[in-house]
Amino acid sequence: MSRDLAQGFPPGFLWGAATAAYQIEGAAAEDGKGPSIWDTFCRVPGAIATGETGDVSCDHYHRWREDVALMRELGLGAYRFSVSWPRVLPRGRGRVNEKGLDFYDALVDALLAIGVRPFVTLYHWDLPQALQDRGGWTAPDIVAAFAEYASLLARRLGDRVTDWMTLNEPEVVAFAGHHVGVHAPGVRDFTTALRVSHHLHLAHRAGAAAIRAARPNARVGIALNMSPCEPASDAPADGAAATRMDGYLNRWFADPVFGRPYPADMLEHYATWVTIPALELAAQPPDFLGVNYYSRRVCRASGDGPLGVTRVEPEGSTYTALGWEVHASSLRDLLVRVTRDWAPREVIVTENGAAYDDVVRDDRVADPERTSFLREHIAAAADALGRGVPLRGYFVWTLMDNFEWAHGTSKRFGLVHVDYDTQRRRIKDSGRWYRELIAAQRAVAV
Ligand code: IFM
Repeated sequence: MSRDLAQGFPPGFLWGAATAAYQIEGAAAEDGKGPSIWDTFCRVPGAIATGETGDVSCDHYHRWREDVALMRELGLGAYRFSVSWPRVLPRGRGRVNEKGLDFYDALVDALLAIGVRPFVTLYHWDLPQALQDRGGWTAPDIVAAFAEYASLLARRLGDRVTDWMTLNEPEVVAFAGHHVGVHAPGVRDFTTALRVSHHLHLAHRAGAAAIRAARPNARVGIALNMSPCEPASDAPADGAAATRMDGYLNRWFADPVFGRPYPADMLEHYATWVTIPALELAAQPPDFLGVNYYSRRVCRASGDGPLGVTRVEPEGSTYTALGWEVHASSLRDLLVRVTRDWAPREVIVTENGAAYDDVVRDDRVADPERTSFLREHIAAAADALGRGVPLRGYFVWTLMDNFEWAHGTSKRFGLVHVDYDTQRRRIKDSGRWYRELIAAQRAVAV
């Protein structure tokens, strides 16, 4: 079974797993780390469903050697992790925390020693609180601060790290953090969110330039959360709603990343709230586009929210523990569309995975739903490769169960189960399946 699937992938295809600093590291105030906006947000009553913080989470800051050993056991070829900005620059700019840099230094060395290629994300949502106090992503000088941070990391790790992502999911940063307010910093204002999205674009460009200036051989990408947006019916209004959702989620972020202007239809739509300044068109395209895919969006026109779109959950589908529809063929469609519309040099699925209510029984975690989710989505990725998509890698979200933002640790996405009382790790059945697939692909692709 794994062998058939494995045959769909060429030699050198990268199999990985992804994590993010705030979700796994813990050690929130250790060794000179400064506070982040998530340290603050978790303390707002009601912000986190379980009332938890990421103070300890998976305690990866202390247990990283064990976690690297797990990667080896799984046979991963690549590992995507993020750097905690306030761990290396406690106040966001200025004084460097050498102990923080030492942590990532040692991690990179350990990965390379076992043949795992590091993919580093610079910003996976844990902004230094000191920068938030000066306006965070709403303040124009965040762009220079991000470029300084990017340069610091590229100079320190770039002799061993080649693959960089500036930002993870800027749409979530802008809108979950500044419009819906369910993520840090918990702002609820659409105009602010639009301004933030502009600063994120500027920061991506400045950060990419800083990495390239420090390390001319670096490969620089970004991880965008993308989904096919489909109308719920043949009604023209639903078609227009799907186009707006696509503009908001996909085109608003991908167009400028590939050096194009903001999409004209969305500039016009957003003009009710704010006029977004034009971006210069000369930006260098990314060396790879990271695509984070979880589900499609089926759209119905409504009076809801600034977009006038309601998301419909189709009947008869299956859903994950987060209520997200499982729809694997949409991953293929998305990859094909991304290739057609933006012509990236390379595409990498930088996140794909599912939350289920896993339990430990007889020292084992049987998670057949996650295994089928992965099998179906990896088959969709193979299908996309067959249709000419320059797909180079696939990263499961996530290596191990962790702090799932506003859901705390209640939602488990990992290939590895974490018992938060004991910090014991157990490879789930899905992790064993992934290991077999990786081994089978390496055996056939010679
Ligand atoms: O856990 C998150 C991750 O941090 C970003 N992408 C989506 C995942 C699942 O919600």
